[in-house]
Amino acid sequence: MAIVNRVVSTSQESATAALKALAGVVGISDSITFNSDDVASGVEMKVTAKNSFTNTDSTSTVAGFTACAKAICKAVPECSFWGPDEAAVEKWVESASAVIASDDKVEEFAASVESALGSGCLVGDSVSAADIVVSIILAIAATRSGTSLSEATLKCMDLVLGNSSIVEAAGKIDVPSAASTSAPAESGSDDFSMNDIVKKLNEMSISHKTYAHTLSMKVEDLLENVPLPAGETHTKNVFFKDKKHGLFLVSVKPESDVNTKALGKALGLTGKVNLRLASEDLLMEKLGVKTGCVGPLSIVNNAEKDVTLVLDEALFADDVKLIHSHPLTNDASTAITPADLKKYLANAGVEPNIIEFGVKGEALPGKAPANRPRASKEQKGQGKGQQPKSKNNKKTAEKGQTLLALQWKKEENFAMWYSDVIVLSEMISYYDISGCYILRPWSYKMWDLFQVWFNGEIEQLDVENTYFPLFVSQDRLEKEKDHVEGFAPEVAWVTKSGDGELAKPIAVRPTSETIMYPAFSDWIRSHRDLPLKVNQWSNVVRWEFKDPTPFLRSREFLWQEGHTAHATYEESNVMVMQALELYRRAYEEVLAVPVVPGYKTEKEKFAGGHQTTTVEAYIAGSGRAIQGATSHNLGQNFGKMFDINFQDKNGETQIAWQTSWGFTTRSIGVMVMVHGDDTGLVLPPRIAPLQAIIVPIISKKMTYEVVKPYCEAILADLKAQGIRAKYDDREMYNPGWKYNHWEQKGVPIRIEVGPRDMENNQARVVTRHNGEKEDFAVEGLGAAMKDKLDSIQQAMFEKAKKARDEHLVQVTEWKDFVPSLENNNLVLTPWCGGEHQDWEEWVKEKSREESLAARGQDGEDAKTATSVAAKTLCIPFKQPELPEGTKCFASGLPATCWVLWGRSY
Ligand code: 87F
Repeated sequence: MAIVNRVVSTSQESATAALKALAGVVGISDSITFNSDDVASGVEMKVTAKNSFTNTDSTSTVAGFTACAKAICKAVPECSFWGPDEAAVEKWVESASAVIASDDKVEEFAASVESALGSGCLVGDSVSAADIVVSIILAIAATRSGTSLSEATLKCMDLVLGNSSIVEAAGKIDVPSAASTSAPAESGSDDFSMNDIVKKLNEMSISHKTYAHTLSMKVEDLLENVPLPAGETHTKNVFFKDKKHGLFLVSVKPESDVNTKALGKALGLTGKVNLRLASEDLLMEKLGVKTGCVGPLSIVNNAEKDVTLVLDEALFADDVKLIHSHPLTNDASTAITPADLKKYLANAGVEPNIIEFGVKGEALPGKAPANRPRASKEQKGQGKGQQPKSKNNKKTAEKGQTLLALQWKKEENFAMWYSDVIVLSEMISYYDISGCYILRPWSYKMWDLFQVWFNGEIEQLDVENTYFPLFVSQDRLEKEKDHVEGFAPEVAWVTKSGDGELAKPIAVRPTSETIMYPAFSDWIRSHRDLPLKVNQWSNVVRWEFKDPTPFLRSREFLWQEGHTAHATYEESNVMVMQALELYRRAYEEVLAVPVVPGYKTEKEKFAGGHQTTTVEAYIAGSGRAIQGATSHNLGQNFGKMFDINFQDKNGETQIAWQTSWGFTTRSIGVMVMVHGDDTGLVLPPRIAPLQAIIVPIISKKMTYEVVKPYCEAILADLKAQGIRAKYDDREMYNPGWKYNHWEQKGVPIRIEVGPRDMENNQARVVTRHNGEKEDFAVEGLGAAMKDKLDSIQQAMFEKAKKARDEHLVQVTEWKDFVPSLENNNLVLTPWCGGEHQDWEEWVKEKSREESLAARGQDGEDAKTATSVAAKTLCIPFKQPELPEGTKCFASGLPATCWVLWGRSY
């Protein structure tokens, strides 16, 4: 394979040669001819100087490289869908250039890379902006075409691009994760020539890209398995039957809300409208597809033409460049332009109904839910030119944008914002098994820090760390029936080793009660062996079927689980409360997240135990509550089952009283959701892997060499104070890039050092959580920063507490309950409780019914992790006064306590 790393010349010819070689790398040299005019403008920068951007007109550079990029993209068959979309190519080259142009230190950057490379450049004899653009093009083209590049080329690109974060920036520009970075299809093939849809598209000469991917049953799976770049969208598809009005295939953007009531209205259906999900058999009969495989392209299978295709107007908004939908099979997708989708339908004689749908999502406080579809302007006959404003679509790169920023605002789309934050801050990488995520060092360090804190605390309670096996036999797991009941579907089993079946399947631990307690039975003989207090740091697996979310709900997660045995109930209860108090402090003092501690109701407690206590957090961004951690009094249930007996002081045999308590990596997700903002992560100092970052502002006068002693002295002072600090002296990045990078990663304090600071023996301190800027004397800076970190920690907690308290309301009558939930509140109500457990289920169902009715929806997915129904969160320890004669808000029976309700995760 050609390596385009040494074209030592400064002429236009050399750049042409380089681009040709580049074409060779991606295997298209035969099919491409470079228009010399295109190249000429591309090399107008003349790759002579190190700093082409400062010496030449960057507009022509962009134009030239856009031209080259287009030529390449057009010629790479796999890039064919760039073909019809030259504007997009132009945009990403522009953006790529903007990334570089925004770097006012191209010169130093180039010099440093050059010396590192020994002139191993891609274009010309010195590293220039051209190299960077070409590297980006190469990265994208090679990824898209699936070409593996040689080590040398990769090394060269890596050096040219500085580091992987610029490659990622390139990825943001348009690396087609759908086709290349997602997992390879588990069962699919890459040859789609026999696929009926592909055949049809080819017959119609409609350019498309069809690619295999991990089998994805639902649109949620697709969003996770096949993330798409800005400007591209998957579709969500629903096949409806209405007895009176017939069959409807509805295809919308994933975030759009399919509200049947409003849909019927918008379609002008009269009389009784009852749109119901059509059966699997009907789906096969009418559209020739199985569940999970339907998409707008399958409408061509409807020979009788008795299915109405309803399309989301948002699919045709200006910012949608490509629509991805299944070609009759859900381990593949076909991407075509919106215009080509219309052409395909027209060729097939299908006239779609194009309707404006609202965006799925919950109403923000004070705002009505935006989820009612309306007939489109096009349908109302108002003409085509007026495209609807697409509120919640991903932004595409605009000129001057670095595309290193978050693409979603927290208020706009909370789930997408969260995903943006955890990826851009380098906390999470996605993995090819649904519900499993990679914890990158930035987030793992937080878990490390938590472990250090927690170990220190439990040591004071005489709890010892231990480690038990990962696997558990079926007999053991099922020994305590109440314990596994209800959890059984979540247990993952190992059934094979190599090719052979295991004699008996073994489970992967979902929790360790049944793994540990037989050993407890051995270890505990006499009252002298008590209390026994152990803690385990480990991973556990629970095969969830609800929408997975990194940290909050993953199939494998990390936790600590504490298990203790005591001689008396009273002692065990003290332990339960001590563990819960640690959890409260972990949230409030370490993560700066306020929580409500309390008892779980009988319905919500751990069935294997006697009583469950919990700390409940609130996430203002979604208006939902989340269980933070639980501490259980297990009573003697497990003791009886596992013979955990001891001789008491009188020589009598007694059953031990036990506790178990757990805190998981979910807490990290809660912290991100509570504190993050539109720039990215905002970290409370106590959990921040880095608490202060020193960024020098380099200039001709103030070189790295000059600033080094000054910054290193500050660093030493910070470290001497025990502050986790770093001096960012990477020469390939300019200060602006570094500010953005560390802000996204949530570092609480940035210390800027510029020429004026050096002159005045000071430093500028910028606080992440509120953006405040202050000048501090260098003398005593370490001590001042230590105080500052404490006050940041406190201020972040206060802010989160205020946001939570504003959404904690008391309601005494049913009529106010659902409206309060709709306003994203946690709701405290008087409660009959005790033996009147059925009322809890009643509230859940009734609140679901009323909430759905208020939204004009018929039902919700039974497996949704974010139901609109209310749940009891806890009976708070701290109870408001309950006047004599107060009635339960639901049953009207005498109230015995206040209970906290909310929609929860
Ligand atoms: C899933 C599958 C099987 C939760 C499960 O909360 C069993 C279980 O027992 C299960 N999910 N639980 C309850 C866990 C109880 C308890 N264990 C120790 C904790 C804290 C740590």
